[in-house]
Amino acid sequence: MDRKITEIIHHGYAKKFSESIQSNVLIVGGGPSGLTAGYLLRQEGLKVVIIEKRLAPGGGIWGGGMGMNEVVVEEDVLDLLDEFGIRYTDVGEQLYSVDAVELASGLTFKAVQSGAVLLNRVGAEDVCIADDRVSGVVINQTDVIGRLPVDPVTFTADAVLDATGHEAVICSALNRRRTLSGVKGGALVGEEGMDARKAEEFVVENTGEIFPGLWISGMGVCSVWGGPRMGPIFGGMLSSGRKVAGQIAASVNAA
Ligand code: 48F
Repeated sequence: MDRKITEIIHHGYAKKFSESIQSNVLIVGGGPSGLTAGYLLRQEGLKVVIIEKRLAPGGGIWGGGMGMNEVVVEEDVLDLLDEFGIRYTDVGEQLYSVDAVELASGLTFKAVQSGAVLLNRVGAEDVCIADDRVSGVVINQTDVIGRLPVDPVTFTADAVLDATGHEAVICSALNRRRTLSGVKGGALVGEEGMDARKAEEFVVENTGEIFPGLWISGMGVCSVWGGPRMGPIFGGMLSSGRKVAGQIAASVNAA
């Protein structure tokens, strides 16, 4: 039995890893925008891989606000919540209250069940560039990055989505070598002060392709373009994931 368990795990993981080496869409970061995009891109029939540096996907959802595990969403994402089977409560002013654990686990469950391959404990540490186009990312086991002298490997894809949240890891890595259009002075602009309403709109409006082959969604949009920061309101993250899924699907299908 013990031998069999090891064989099953090794075989199952090897299959997922092998499928991840080349895909249509490689999503870096399993937070709300990345998971939403992953699920919707699977509905378009694309081969989707999500890498998440932590053990649990869900990003900033779990802790709600200040560790109080409840979050807020707006009316325009209720159709998505219905599709994901996630419950919500009308709290007035076109705002809805959602259990943070149900949102994080529900998004994760549907993304994986839709057929996206999700590898946790895998972190992206750099970007691959071929013919002046982002062609993939450099990855390693999270607990190795910066700690042990272990070389990374690469995952390549037709499209790469930076869904790493505040850090905008892939855009930052690219910006060290190429100036992203609109980004001045070789550094990402960084977030402005808190303004949830403006930030939600800003994220969705500026979601998109930022360099050939590289798209940005979610909170990273504010880091890259200098949008306001925001608190535990997540409608914009889901809307950003939905918008970028449409953009990527159109681009990959046209190629
Ligand atoms: O931070 P995160 O939830 O990003 P998001 O989808 O949503 C932002 C909100 O949570 C919140 C907010 C608005 O409500 O202010 O911040 O834009 O999820 C990002 C995910 O990416 C993972 C990280 O662990 C998290 O789960 N991640 C970050 N860097 C890497 C990474 C990396 N280098 N490689 C792989 N995953």
